[in-house]
Amino acid sequence: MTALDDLPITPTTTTVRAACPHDCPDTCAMLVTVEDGRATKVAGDPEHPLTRGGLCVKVNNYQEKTYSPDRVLHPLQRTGAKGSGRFEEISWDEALDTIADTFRARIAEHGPETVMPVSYLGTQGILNGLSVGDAFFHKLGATITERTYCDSGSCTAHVATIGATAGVDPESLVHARYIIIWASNTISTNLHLWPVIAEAQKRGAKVVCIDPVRHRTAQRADWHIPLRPGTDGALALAMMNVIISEGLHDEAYVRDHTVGFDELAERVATATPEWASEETGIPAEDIRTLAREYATTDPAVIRIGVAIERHAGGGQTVRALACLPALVGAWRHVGGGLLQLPLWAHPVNWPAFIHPELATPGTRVVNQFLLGRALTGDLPLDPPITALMVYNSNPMVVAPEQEKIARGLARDDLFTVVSDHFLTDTARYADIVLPATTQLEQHDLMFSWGHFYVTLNVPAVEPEGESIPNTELFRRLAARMGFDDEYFRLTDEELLAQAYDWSAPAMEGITLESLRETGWARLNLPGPDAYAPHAEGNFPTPSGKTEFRSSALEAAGNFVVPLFRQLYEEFQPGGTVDPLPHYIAPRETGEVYPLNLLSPKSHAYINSSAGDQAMQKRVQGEQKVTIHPADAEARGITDGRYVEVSNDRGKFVALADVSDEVSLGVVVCPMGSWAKNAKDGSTVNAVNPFVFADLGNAPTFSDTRVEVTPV
Ligand SMILES: Nc1nc2c(c(=O)[nH]1)N[C@H]1C(S)=C(S)[C@@H](COP(=O)(O)OP(=O)(O)OC[C@H]3O[C@@H](n4cnc5c(=O)[nH]c(N)nc54)[C@H](O)[C@@H]3O)O[C@H]1N2
Ligand SMILES: Nc1nc2c(c(=O)[nH]1)N[C@H]1C(S)=C(S)[C@@H](COP(=O)(O)OP(=O)(O)OC[C@H]3O[C@@H](n4cnc5c(=O)[nH]c(N)nc54)[C@H](O)[C@@H]3O)O[C@H]1N2
Ligand code: SF4
Ligand SMILES: [Mo]
Repeated sequence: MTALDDLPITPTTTTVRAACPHDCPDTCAMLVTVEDGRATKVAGDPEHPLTRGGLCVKVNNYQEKTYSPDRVLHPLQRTGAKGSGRFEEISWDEALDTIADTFRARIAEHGPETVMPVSYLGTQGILNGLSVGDAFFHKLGATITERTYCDSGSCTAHVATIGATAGVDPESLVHARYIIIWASNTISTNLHLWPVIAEAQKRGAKVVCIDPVRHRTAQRADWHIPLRPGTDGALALAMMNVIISEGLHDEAYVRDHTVGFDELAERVATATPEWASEETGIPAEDIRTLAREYATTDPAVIRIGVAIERHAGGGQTVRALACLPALVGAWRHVGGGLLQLPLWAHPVNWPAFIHPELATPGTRVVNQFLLGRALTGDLPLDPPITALMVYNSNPMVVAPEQEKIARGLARDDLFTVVSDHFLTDTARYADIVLPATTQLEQHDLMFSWGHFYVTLNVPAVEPEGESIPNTELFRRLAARMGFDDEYFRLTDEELLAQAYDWSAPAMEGITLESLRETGWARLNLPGPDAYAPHAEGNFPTPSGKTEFRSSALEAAGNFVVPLFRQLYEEFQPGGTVDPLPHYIAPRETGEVYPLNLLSPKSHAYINSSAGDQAMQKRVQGEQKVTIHPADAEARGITDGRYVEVSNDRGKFVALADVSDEVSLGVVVCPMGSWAKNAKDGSTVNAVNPFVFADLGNAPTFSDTRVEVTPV
């Protein structure tokens, strides 16, 4: 019998403690109301210091997802053309036999690298999320996929400058007096941090928002700085220029806790506000004001969003931002410093899930941004990819070069398996679709990349139909393939027990048993009123200091931090990197395609998840592109009419939203809408490039030029 059957399911007449599964910094603690075995309501846990009783618009009807009539509840086999979405039900046995037989046949013909897994963060749970399946594909010898969708370049820069530190506790932001929100639409993408910032603002903090778009967060800031996309590095270097030339840096902190100040000072000497003004479009006097206020107001904190990395020089931009707090001694104070990705505080036991030792040394690695090219042959691969397995991801929507992906997925000789809740744009091309459980039906343990709490998710109800958790999917597949390593037999209970390094100091006082009582627990760290992790330096870098001159980049060149690689090893793509922060201008310029397209997150969808749910679609509306009134007028575009957005990679149709919320020369189309619901069957990733940013193989979604024309 399945391992799942052995697991205790909580009595279902009460409130069950759960956790939002999504790839979102908030990792909300949920309370699920269960009546007669059916989940009738989800709510935020009012006792949780950040969730505070509220879930966001993406998730507050999660039970409707679980009981959606559109859900895939049985294994399906394709009966129509690829992409048509026509399937018939088959049994789990038939599905597993077909998959195992086809994998074996393709491997016999081409070798194991002909199989390629594609997965990301459909769920963020440690059991069912990022690394589930890695061990299976390593054992199979499949092509290894690099997953650098999100924060990889930022993490390389962060680690190379201040180390793998969690930085400022988000809850400590309440103590900050100067808060720079740099490339984050917090109210949409990190909702539960906003009340903390709003409270600081009420207590007198100045909130600055640096973003080409005057979105709902920028509208609540005290100062919105609408710089040109991809020029943040110039702004940050110019801030350092002002701070150093006016003697506003913290000499003692710099002396005791940094490396390379003299070289940094020399480097930024030419980065004057006048120079940066030309790059950014921000008046030089504003740059001076920003630098002075930032350097002289304590505590000062910079919250960087993920989008900061998505252009040619994204890595070096984060390098510069990571230098600023040490330069002004912001780390001395509770609430001062840098807030990037507090996930570093969580001692997750990743290698126990990834099992890199099962991989065959030398197995080829393909980055998922190249999926379209890998499938169409534009990226020559020997052996070619002839079997694809997609789970926890929807590459048709989230990966660049959508047209190539669609063309690749339509190949007759490609065998595609997709595990999901719904018939996504990707699943419509599958040969076999497998039904996955939702968070209300599975066990998981959640880390967070937005706060210091561990959260347990207990299944509230029995799985609908024949859906199974990803853990069980790979147990079944491993058994079919005859893999007998112990790992492939571990039950969910046993996997939970190894999800964290429970003996790490941060886990002191936290056990699975205690989490079953409380649902969530704060890591064993000083409280948000006392946490100043780098007041005395102690950066987890080779020197123990903030490295203005980065020894890691000097020694290794560019690198990808282990978390983003299925192999769980550090990886050097090669090439040398200047160890001092510097400015790299946007790659795409405006000769043929004059408008800079940004594709940030949708307010009502979580990546492509919820992108086909009725309530969320109502809130989000049809796919839109926001364009400045002057740019619209020059093109004869009027509000509410369809326009075509295009470049030499592809095109998509969207409704024009004419608004001065975007700067001149910038257009915005949020990602997450499904292609099947789009006017011409394409969405924003039809025009985005596969090209990497300078560090960490990050994407360059913001470094995209397009033209917009009426249709
Ligand atoms: N509602 C909602 N919330 C989400 C998600 C979602 O899909 N929907 N997804 C989750 C995930 S996976 C992630 S990674 C996070 C990401 O959340 P954020 O870090 O907030 O990232 P984005 O929404 O992509 O972009 C944020 C802002 O960056 C701006 N921006 C783009 N390019 C540049 C630039 O070059 N410079 C500057 N200064 N700003 C720029 C955009 O205009 C946008 O307003 O959100 C998470 N939360
Ligand atoms: N243009 C553009 N592209 C982007 C971004 C952008 O800002 N702009 N953002 C990038 C970023 S930051 C990210 S994080 C990625 C996100 O990329 P993905 O992590 O691929 O995100 P989703 O689109 O939500 O796809 C997840 C899929 O997994 C499914 N799923 C959820 N839970 C489970 C489960 O338990 N089991 C199984 N089998 N399936 C499940 C969902 O139904 C959904 O179809 O997108 C990237 N792509
Ligand atoms: S998506 Fe984010 S904000 Fe919304 S409920 Fe989940 S964790 Fe909370
Ligand atoms: Mo992300």
